[in-house]
Amino acid sequence: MTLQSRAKDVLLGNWMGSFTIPTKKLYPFQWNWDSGFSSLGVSHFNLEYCMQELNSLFTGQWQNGMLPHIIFHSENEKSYFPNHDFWNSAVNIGAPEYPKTSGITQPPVQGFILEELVSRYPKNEKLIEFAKSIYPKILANHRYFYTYRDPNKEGLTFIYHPWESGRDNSPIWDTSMERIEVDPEQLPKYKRRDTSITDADERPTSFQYDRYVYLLELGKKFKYDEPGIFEKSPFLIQDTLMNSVLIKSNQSLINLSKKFGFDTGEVEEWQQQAIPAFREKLWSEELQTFVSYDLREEKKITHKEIGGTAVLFSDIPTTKQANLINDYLVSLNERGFYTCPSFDVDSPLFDSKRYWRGPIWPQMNWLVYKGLLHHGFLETAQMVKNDLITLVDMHGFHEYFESQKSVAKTLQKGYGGGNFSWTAACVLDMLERGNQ
Ligand code: 9WN
Repeated sequence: MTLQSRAKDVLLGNWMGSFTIPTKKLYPFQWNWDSGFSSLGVSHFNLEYCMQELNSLFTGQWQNGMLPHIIFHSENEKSYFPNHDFWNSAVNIGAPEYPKTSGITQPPVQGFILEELVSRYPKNEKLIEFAKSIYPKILANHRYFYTYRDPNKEGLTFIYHPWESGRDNSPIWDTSMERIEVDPEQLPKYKRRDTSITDADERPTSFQYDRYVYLLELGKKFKYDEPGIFEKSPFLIQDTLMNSVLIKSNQSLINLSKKFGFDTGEVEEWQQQAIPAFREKLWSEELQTFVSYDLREEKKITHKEIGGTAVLFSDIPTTKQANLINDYLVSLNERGFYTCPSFDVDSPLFDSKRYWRGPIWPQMNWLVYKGLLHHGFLETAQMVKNDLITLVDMHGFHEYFESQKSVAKTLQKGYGGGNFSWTAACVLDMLERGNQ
């Protein structure tokens, strides 16, 4: 069986009739950015599913424009924590009654995914009509970011929960998380489900989970969109990935607007402020990469990690910055790592097995791969693609993978959930699209 057919089977196996779950058991609902990648994957063999996927996702959109990070299409499924009842999205009057959702968001990938689809099927009338109908919903999500998440009007938006970044337990959040003092008496009782489904040493720690719950409770207290979050959250970060994905998707909305004859004014305005703000505030001369910014400490989070590398995917880096990122990727490969580990391999905090602290994440590889192509680094792009394909060939369509080549070769499988949708989607896209 070819890798393409296997990828297709994984996506079909996770298809729930109108949307895709990331993987069975561990993540039994629809996740925001996972869904974007899944729609791209299924588009290669079923455009109907692709459109249904995105339509289902936006049934969870709030009146304030926010696209939540989880859409709980089923209220009976109890195998995930925190479930819909714990989030209680009803505290916000603009949250849909059905489907229930979480109260935070994730990287807004839908703009650039939509542009990919339109550029791939420019003559498919149904797809173009669909694109025109979903465009205002994506725009409303972007408007949410600039309205609610950029109170100082800098052009850079904040996250107040690590889950929003998509890189939950990355060491880049450690200092901010350690600052949070949790009184166990004040925290609601909860039971994790993840560690009974997958290995605990591949997952975040209970210290981190207590803080995830603490920040969730804080969001809930402020109905998830009140200014109190900005004033009171001990965790308040301008994240590289969140902002660069938003900027990339802004650009896609501008490109699509021009095609469809829509007005581009509002998005152009965001973009004109956001790109220079990002370039100036989030570049670390010391590390020669982009880094996130801690708004509570008012300082840069000086660690090399995948969010900074993936900025390559947007038009943010100057040629010099793009060259430096490319050199870094090449050096990692020469040193015996698959490209690109999610965290700095030279840091004592690097852990090649534990979740976002060092393993390889397929959807991040896809972003980096596209970034390398975009900036003309064809050989490095090929290397990133080959690395992902090698890992999947060796270990199956896992959620994430060991990043040290010598260790990976001794293992029988990847890490986290198996038969994972974004892994299948990204591999399928890389194989089907060639180097485009
Ligand atoms: C919390 C679904 C999601 C991804 C995230 C990844 C992981 C969830 C969890 O799984 O996070 O959102 O329970 O660990 O970190 O990026 O979207 O695949």
